[in-house]
Amino acid sequence: MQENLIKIKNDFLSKVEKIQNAEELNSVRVEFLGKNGVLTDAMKLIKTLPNEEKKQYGQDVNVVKNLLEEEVSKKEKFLEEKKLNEEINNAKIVDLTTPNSQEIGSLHPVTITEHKLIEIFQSMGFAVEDGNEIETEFNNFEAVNVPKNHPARDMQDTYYLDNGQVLKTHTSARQNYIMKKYGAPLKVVFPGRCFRNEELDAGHENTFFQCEGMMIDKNINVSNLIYFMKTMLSSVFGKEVKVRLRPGFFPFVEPGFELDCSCPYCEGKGCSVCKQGGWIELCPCGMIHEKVLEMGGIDPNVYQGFAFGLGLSRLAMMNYNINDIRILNSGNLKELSQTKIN
Ligand code: FA5
Repeated sequence: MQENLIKIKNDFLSKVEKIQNAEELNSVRVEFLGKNGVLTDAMKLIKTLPNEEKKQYGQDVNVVKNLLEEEVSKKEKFLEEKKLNEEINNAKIVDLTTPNSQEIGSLHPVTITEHKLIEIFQSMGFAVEDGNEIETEFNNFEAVNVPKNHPARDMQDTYYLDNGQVLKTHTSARQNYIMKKYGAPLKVVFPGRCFRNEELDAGHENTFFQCEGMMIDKNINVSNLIYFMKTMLSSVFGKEVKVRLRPGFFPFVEPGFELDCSCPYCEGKGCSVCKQGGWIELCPCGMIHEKVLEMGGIDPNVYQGFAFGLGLSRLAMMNYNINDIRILNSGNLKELSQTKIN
């Protein structure tokens, strides 16, 4: 083979070896095999050769041409595969079955507040119980010393069912069951949903949550009650809170108290939540009436106890700066999917 053809072949092969992409390959192809390419020029030399060399030269040029074309198509294939592999390796594989993180639900503010309360009470040695939403009239009223026709029934405008049962108006409806189940001594909290036929406003719903608690033991008095209430509320708010005790009437406690908390929404200045009063009625409580203990099978001469009925929905409102209780049952996800603020 003529030296010029050998040089063309070697130059071509060394250039092709360094090629990284299709553009570079195309320009080398044009440089060697194009109309004015190196090999095309080499073909034109055939005219200048003596006749006896023309045939061999022509065959050699063709061999080189075929080799170059073959190398170009091999390289082309190689580069295509390389590109495809790079695309596969760099591709982000999206699992279309994974839920969009924006759409993952969150716990309801009342649920989060309830979990927090339960944690606090459990740390103070309380057991946790659930309650029914439909209760017997006896459990809701008589068992907590509110006999038929007692004026105290008017304090809780009640939904009666056709079968004579009621939608529980307060978590106290579970007190009798708890006393019979645990006996004395006991320390139990039992949160639950309550229903009253209320005039609705920013602070009142017809469906709301309370968290009831009872502690019964020997030598229990009001100082135990105050200690537990203060400890619990300070843990709930993560700081010492302003509370006040007022006398309160509930037929199932004697003495009875209203434990109020300064309104954190308006910082005591007055707003629609606290009805401009600066205080929120949060936790009625008192020493369990001896008739209630007796009805629960506990001897009031041996045991005493306190009970409280915390307004759980109102506590959740405070924790989340929700200024209207109706938002809690509204399905307004913008409000209800907030993360913890307090
Ligand atoms: C009672 O229900 C008593 N059973 C509480 C109790 C238990 C007292 C044990 C003594 C011993 P009251 O009706 O005040 O009490 O309700 C308790 C709390 O539930 C209120 O302070 C308030 O925070 C909340 N609450 C009452 N009614 C509503 C309502 N309509 N909407 C939202 N929260 C309410």
